[in-house]
Amino acid sequence: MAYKASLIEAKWQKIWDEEEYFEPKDDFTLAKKYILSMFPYPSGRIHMGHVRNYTIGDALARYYRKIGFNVLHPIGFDSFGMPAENAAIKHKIHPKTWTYENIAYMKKELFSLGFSFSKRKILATSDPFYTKFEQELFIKMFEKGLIYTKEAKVNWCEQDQTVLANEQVEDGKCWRCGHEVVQKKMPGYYVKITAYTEELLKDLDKLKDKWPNQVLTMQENWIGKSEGLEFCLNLDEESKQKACADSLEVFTTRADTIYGISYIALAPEHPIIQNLLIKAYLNEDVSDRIKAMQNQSPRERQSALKEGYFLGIYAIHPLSKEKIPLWVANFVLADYGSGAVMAVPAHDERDFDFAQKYNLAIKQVIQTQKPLPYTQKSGKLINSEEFNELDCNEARLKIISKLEAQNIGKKVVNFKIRDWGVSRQRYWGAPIPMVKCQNCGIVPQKLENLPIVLPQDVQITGEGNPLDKHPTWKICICPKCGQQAQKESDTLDTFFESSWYFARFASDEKTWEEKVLDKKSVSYWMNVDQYVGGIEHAILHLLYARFFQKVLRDLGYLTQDEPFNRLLTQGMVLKDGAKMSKSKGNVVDPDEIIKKYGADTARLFILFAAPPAKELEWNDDALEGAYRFIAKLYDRAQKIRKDKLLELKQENLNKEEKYARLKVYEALKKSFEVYEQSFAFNTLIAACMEALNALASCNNEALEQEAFYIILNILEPIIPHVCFELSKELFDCKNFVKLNLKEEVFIKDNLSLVVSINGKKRAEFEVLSTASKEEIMMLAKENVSKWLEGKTIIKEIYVEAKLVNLVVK
Ligand code: ANZ
Ligand code: ZN
Repeated sequence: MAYKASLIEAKWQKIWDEEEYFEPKDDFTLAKKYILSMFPYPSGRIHMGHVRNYTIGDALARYYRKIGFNVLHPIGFDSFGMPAENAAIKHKIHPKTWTYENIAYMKKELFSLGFSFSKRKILATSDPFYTKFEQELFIKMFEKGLIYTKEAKVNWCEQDQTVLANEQVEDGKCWRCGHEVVQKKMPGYYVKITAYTEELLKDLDKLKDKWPNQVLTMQENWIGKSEGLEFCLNLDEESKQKACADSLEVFTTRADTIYGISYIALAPEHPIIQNLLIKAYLNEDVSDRIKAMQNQSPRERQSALKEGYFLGIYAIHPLSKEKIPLWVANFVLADYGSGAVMAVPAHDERDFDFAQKYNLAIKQVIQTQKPLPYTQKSGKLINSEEFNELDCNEARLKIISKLEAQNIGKKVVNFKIRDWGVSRQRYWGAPIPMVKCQNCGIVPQKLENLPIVLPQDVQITGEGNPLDKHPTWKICICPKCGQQAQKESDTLDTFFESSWYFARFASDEKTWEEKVLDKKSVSYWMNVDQYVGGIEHAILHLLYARFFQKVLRDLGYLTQDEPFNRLLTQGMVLKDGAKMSKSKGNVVDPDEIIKKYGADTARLFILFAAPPAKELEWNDDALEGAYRFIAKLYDRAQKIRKDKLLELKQENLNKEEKYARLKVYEALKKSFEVYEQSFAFNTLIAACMEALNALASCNNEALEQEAFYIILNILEPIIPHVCFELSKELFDCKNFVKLNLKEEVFIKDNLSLVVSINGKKRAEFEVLSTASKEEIMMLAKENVSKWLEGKTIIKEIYVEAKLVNLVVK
């Protein structure tokens, strides 16, 4: 019979399903592994990125199951979010219908790939009980002061009357209608991630060598701890009046360059500028430009061309007492440091560009042979009065001390990270479980009223928030005073859901309708031992998840500080050098591949084509190659004797057979290292191919049996269907177990060596092939000792594995 993927795959998927092969066991005395691939958004169909993500995770889950661990390998759907609403507008279908139809379809696709997910643990974050306990968590966090409300700037489209995410602002315009986007102050709920800043930073150390360095660095930069000096500059007398202020503060990490200040740059939102605008001290053009800058999103401001205007006022240098002009500049952020920068063009790239553009002074204060701007933190100070000649690190400390002594400045630590705004003015999300009451202000919903569910009957038009516009949904009773009040109509950012789903999986699913998390199974299953997902989640998702873990810990739900012991970020799947995407028209549909070649081929190709962390270039020939490999494996297996297992003895094997057996065991040895450490599946597959090739030149039934037994075992996590099929057929084995190495296989044969003296053969002896050259020379001399009596050896020649020649006199 020839290899027929579709039959074999359907057969085994049915057996696995019926016999509940992949359900984790409730016996918490067993050693466990929790293997998790990031859950998908139910966009409609799975794509090759998913296939790669889940094939890697599945291979690890299957491996650990095989070597005896109790394995949790769950899957779910991150099912709230914008695309469901866009689909609703485009296809006139309810977001819920669209979402759950997609989930049903994608589930089928995922199981058709043979992934060994637990079927009891499947969840969708839009499920009512997920919402219920997410809302409970929200309230607990609110009560702990970890969630609060404030007014803050958001991207706002006047046309659509809606808030836009940064990703939805294109070139300062709304992605949907093209209308100008403005920055509008809106009230919203914020999660106080900054309460955990120091711990989030410090605990990155625990993840060293377990998470990719790149991810650790990105998180570190995002948290952005920076130690520096904050100091005060007085305005000159005339400017004080105009600005309605006596002084201003700046934050600098380079106090050593203080004598190099050539101007002060203020953020467009700085209070001094507000005062100047109110009193109309600035001309109309400048005022308009400043307002335009205020409306640029933070991202635009960082990338936009540097733009600024002189404000007509001056500050006094605290040490040199020079007059310094004040400018407004778009690159200065209002909410970092004090929203004002001491600009040192000679030693800072940005300040330098700005000074060149606007013809401002450039004062060098660190000696260098290099061209300006010289931004390194090394060298001696010049043009810095009493601090001249000091090394800049020493000077920095001395200048800070001097300003501290004069009470002009102090050391401060600043962080880049900001609290996380979670309010979204959208329908398809978890309602924020709060009530707005005229008497009581904002009040959490009562826990027994949860979940606060979405109304079914909504008009989704893309304009405004459907919940806000709903005729009755908002009306409620205040949980505190009992009078009529209003539900909060904003829903949660979907990152809120994905920040704790891994803990929910770890919780006993039989309690999913009863509580947030059940401690017993969570403490058994957590942490995730191996997390697998895309690098695009390096910051937000992984940071929020780390934060939630710490909050869950402090709320008493679990005990571990970090959620993910190890992280693997898989590379992208490319075709013709570009990321697969609908717009580029270079997508390969996994369903087509499965239909044509089968799931095992898709899995083998994905793991063989590149190491998991590297980019993977799609290649039709390699896909064909993967198919041929499996078909050939299947064919060869058909010729193996099935009626009885033959005995295999190492000492009865000839040279070729020993070599082939060695290759098989080398592959087995490699499999431990690959599945547990390096994830270099491609090299493991190559080792199996090499073993099969070596085997092809042997003719030994017992050896063939053993080799297939082992190779099917090694490859099962990668191509499970065909391995299950053949193992059952050949060895009547329906379960894979951990196999052990056999030492004798690794012992290479003895060498037979000839010893000659002055070119004449005198003796022959046997030695282990692993013997060193020194040992061999010693043995050689012993074997010819009688010919050496009274002679001196003047030369020793060793021809590897063949001959020792001694030249004597
Ligand atoms: C003078 C100076 C001289 C600076 C020099 C740098 C180099 P990090 O390390 O990221 O914390 N800065 C301060 N507040 C700012 C704001 N609100 N918006 C934009 N930039 C701001 O960066 C700190 C440096 O960023 C500070 O040190 C300040 O410029 C600038 F040769 O002060 B520095
Ligand atoms: Zn009330």
